[in-house]
Amino acid sequence: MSTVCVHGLGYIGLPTATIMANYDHEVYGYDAAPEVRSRLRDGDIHLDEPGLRAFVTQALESDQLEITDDVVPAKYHVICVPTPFEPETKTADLSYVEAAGRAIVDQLRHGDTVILESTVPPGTTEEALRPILEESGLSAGDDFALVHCPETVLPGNIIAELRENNRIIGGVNGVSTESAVRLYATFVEGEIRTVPNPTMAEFVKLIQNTFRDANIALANEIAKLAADYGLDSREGIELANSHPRVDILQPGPGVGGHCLPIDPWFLGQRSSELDLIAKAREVNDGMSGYVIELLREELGELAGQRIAVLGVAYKGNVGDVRMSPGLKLAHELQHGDRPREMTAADGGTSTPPEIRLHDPNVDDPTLELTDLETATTDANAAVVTTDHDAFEAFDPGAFRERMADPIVVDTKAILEPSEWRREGFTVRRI
Ligand code: SAJ
Repeated sequence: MSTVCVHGLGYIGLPTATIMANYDHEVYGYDAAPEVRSRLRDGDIHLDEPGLRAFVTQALESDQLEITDDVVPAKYHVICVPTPFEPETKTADLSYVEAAGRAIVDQLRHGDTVILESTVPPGTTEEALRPILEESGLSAGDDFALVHCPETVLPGNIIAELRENNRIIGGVNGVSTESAVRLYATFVEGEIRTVPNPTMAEFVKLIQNTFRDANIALANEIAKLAADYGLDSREGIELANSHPRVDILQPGPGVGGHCLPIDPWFLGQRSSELDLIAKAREVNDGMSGYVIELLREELGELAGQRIAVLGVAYKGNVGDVRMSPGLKLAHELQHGDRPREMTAADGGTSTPPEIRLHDPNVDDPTLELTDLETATTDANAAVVTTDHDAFEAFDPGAFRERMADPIVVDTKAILEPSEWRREGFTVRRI
């Protein structure tokens, strides 16, 4: 068993540190933010992920995982810091990766292994991280091992997927790769695939998320086509998927989270070849505009109308609002980011619609969330933007009593249209 220093204690770093601790490694967790460290020491697990609290608490209590105020020397340094997206330039902000590299330099010893797990544009490990680490005077591949091993866990199922998912490991040389394989083999039950260099590992991770994003864009375009033919897109997709080589994902109000809407841009960061992939991004980003069009078809001018947006988490059964399609829709309804959708006859001086946000899974004091009753009372339309299990219990009769107009746009197809129509609702689905 080895000493491991995990850098960055967020959605990936904290569960990763914990699982390694559970498999008897001596793990030190470091986060550059002092408040994250002190909260964790107080047992305050600041992330909303099923099972995470108990999982981490147990590791901290067993002393196998220790939160440290400094980076400590360790056989393995595992970097799990964020790589924020710069929307203006559509590029990755690598400052956290670089800072983690600089923090490791003074502690790096002959024979250590540095593993980057953060999602990064192809070439980052070799071109951005390596030179920083080599400021130690040690040489990557010869004196220390340097590897990219992308995380692939699905928010909402992180703990199981850390153990079960396949992993891809690419080191700067064979010795580097083998060293990382030894660490991951202690807790990964999936297959460990090794690739010739870190850039291939970075590339593979990005094309996985790009595949999913482009597949959803196809589903979204199919949904719009189906509507033009008076067909149910979900039924069409389900039937198409009965073919053994067809696997189309589901349409919706757009693609959120910190991965799918971003990784296609990271993939193209150092190439001029993004074409279909960029178009797919545009299709998915345009879905909020499509929802607004559906609302306008039912309500006419949106100015002054009350609209309940039900679901601001980026997807079902999570509480994470990063790049949330529900929030994007609310923002565009209120601020008219897409002028095409919001053209007011009076030159834009009319009152924007009143938006009420509801999401039982989200606990975010910066958002004005209301309970379901407040959100829907006197509403002219309700839009379901997240497929939380809790939303399946929505009672159309209760909605009918509260709402001013019986109009519902179900972007996730979780409501049973016949039940809502029986209550007099106009139901629009994507
Ligand atoms: N969505 C659809 N239609 C679908 C499936 C998803 O519109 O059929 C939407 C969701 O509602 C959500 C967005 O896509 O807004 C992303 O959700 P997701 O569940 O597809 O993916 P993430 O972002 O939660 O996690 C992805 C996963 N990548 C892949 O499945 C290839 C996960 O395994 C990665 O580890 C994660 O990105 C990451 O960290 O990169």
